[in-house]
Amino acid sequence: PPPVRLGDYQPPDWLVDTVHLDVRLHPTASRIIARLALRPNPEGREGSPIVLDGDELSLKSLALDGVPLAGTAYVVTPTALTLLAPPQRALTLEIETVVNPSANTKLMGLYRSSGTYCTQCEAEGFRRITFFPDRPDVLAVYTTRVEAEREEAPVLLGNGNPVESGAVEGTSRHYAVWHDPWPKPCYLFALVGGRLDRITEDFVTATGKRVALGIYVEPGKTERAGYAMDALKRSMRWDEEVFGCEYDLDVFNIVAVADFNMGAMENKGLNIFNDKYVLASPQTATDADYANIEAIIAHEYFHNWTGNRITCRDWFQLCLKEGLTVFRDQEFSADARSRPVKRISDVRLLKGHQFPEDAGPLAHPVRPDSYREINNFYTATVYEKGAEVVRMLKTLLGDEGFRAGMDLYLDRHDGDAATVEDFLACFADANGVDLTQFALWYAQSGTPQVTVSGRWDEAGRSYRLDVVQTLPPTPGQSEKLPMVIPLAIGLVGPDGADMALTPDDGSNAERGVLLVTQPRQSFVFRDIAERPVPSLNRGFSAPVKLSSDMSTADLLFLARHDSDPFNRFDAAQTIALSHLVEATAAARAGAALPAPDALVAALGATLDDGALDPAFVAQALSIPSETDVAREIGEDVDPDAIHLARTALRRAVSGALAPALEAIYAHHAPSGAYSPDAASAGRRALRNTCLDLLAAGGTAGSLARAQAHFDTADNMTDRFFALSVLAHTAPLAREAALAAFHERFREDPLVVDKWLALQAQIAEPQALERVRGLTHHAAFAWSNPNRVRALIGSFAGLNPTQFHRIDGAGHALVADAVIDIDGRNPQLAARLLAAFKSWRSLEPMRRASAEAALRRVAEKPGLSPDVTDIVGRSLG
Ligand code: BAL
Ligand code: ZN
Repeated sequence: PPPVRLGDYQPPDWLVDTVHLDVRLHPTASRIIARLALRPNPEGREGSPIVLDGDELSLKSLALDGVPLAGTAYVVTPTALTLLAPPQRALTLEIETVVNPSANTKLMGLYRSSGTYCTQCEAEGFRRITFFPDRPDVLAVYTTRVEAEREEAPVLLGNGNPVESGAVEGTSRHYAVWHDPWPKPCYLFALVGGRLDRITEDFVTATGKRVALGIYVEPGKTERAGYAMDALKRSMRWDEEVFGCEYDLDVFNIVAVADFNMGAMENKGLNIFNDKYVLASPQTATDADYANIEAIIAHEYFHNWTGNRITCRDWFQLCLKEGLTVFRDQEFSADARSRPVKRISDVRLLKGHQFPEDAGPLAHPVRPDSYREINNFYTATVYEKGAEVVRMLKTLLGDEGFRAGMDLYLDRHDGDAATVEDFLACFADANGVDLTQFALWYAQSGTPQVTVSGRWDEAGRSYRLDVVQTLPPTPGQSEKLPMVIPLAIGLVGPDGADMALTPDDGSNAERGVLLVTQPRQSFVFRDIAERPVPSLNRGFSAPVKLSSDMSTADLLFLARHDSDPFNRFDAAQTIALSHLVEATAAARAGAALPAPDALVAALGATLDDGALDPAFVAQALSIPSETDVAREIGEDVDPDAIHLARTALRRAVSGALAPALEAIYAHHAPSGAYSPDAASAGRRALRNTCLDLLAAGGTAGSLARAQAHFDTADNMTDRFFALSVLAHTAPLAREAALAAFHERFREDPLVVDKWLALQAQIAEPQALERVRGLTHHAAFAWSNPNRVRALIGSFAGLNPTQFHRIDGAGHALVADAVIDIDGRNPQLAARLLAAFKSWRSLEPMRRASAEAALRRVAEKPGLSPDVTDIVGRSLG
């Protein structure tokens, strides 16, 4: 089929005011009776047929205003039910369909996870439950009756508030009725039926309304849901305090399921989660898991306003809810934890995932203008870059201006299916500004390249920054316009303090934010008596690739003194990256590797600064990943050379800084019981980073330390960290440690995922056979997305030397997996295939192997639209 295009948007011809669903759950033949109150849309095309989407539905009966429809009145195809000539007035359509939840391996629509009935409707899953105009601009009020065998599904949940429940007389079945008063698109529909345990708490909203909160989990796992409940209550309070958003139903339920394509889903009043993002205990979850749970619980909850009360007009507007909601969850976590550390980790994620996407064949704008398969656009660009665009709005407008825009948006568009234009208009109107050029961030793909050079005029006592911006061509976009780039800067004086910024006339840098709008621009500051060091793009104020003529000495100075923590971190990263690029070239040429003196000096200074937050120091000590280096090199990438250079760098840093690393390791020895709070997690992160860097030296003492760390750990963070140190650096100790870990946690699939993922990441040729072998392990299941992502996803995404093996076997393994999975779960298969997104930047041999693997996938008959789309764009 041809792609869907933003420019072709037409309002729906028919609207649905109310939906009454009667869902009779059955393992293989669930029956859905839908009663839809339809009416012609005054803004639609007059006299239109009623076209309802459907997918893998078995239609049992169809009645219009209570009268069964003649077979000549409608047409059913595999993708639609069309009423050919309906009366052009309000009418009621009753549709009876049957679906097989047990056979639903796509995990879209109604399916079963470990026996629990659950649903996933975003983006286009509701059409797999009943025939419906499955588009986000059709908003209806839903009443849902769910019925099931009481024995099989004692818990029956739906959207909105509970209305009634009871036994179905004369049977072993029971039912529950739920009513959601807030009109919503069908992608927010959900129901759950199963044998689940729950924890409950109450939350009293800002205006005094009591909300019953429930988290439902597999039997026996309630003690692992407490942290999620705590995060939920904190999210609800934060959204009231920071955005004025109050919850709007009597209940809010979360259900954790084991088989889920996404991380979680914001269904109105009934969030359904991948259990990975709900369940946590000190023995089973790492600090990173706790932080993810907090962020994702918040994210889904925040959708209640940004996504649910205000939804998207069409799927091109996905960033309207996702970018904004990611921004909101990032802010929540920043408030709950360390703001600078949160910023650093968010930017690392952006650079690690979104920048490569923007630089390769899958690049697309934050708001795409066409798609073949919308499931493939739940991307780092829509989510993470989308959040950066919202953050830039805040930087440009200031805190108050941003809040005024948000208030107007939440007020003006409550109940709407809105667009990016609607969103931007609120900020423009509330602040009296023109955001026309800013809107290009939504339309142009690719990462802007910003080059800055600075000149101090000693005689004139001024400082000048010359800024050049370019935007590389990306698929479908050969010509680009200049962007609005808010570049936060500081001028750091020789004493390490920020100088006062007095912009020359005509400049616009009063708040320390250069407003770059032209291809080339200069900014001049007066009264600069001494040569400053410029600190550029502070806090990563714009998602750009920055290069400057800054010397290593200046970067070292910033790494020691910059008042902006992000740039302090980034200065050391820049030194490390440029070293690694040089060392990689040397490794490829078989030459001696350069000595990392500058980086050692920068890291040494960081270790010596006792005033720094341990979590920050842990980030600052992390050597850029192999993917970071590949991105920096950009073309003709040889992953083996990068690995060699990085391993050598880690060894050199380890040797040079061992005494300081050992001292910090000893200083942060655990005291007291494990607590997942940010400060405790930061101390563990620093201690574990020291352990890892020390082990990179490969000395017997450092490996013994890692083994002891593993043996004595009393929580998953320390235990798993030590296991990964052993797995990566101590081949002789590895197998015993892996076996011990597996033995201890074999009954716990989420922990076994860590074990699978770790083995898939070992950078040695045997990894391929190990991964292949693990696909036959009892712990592995091709049908479970978490297992597949842990094993195959980690291999493809986090083991560059082995995925990109020069003999092509790594590419072949992933291609085979994609082909195999596609028959069951196209979304999962397409996600895996996207791991090839940077294949064109590889050196010629590996590039040829990647292309051959992609072509083999492309030629497979019967591919899903999901995989067809990714493979087509990857090769295009
Ligand atoms: N809407 C899909 C899952 C999420 O982004 O919240
Ligand atoms: Zn979301």
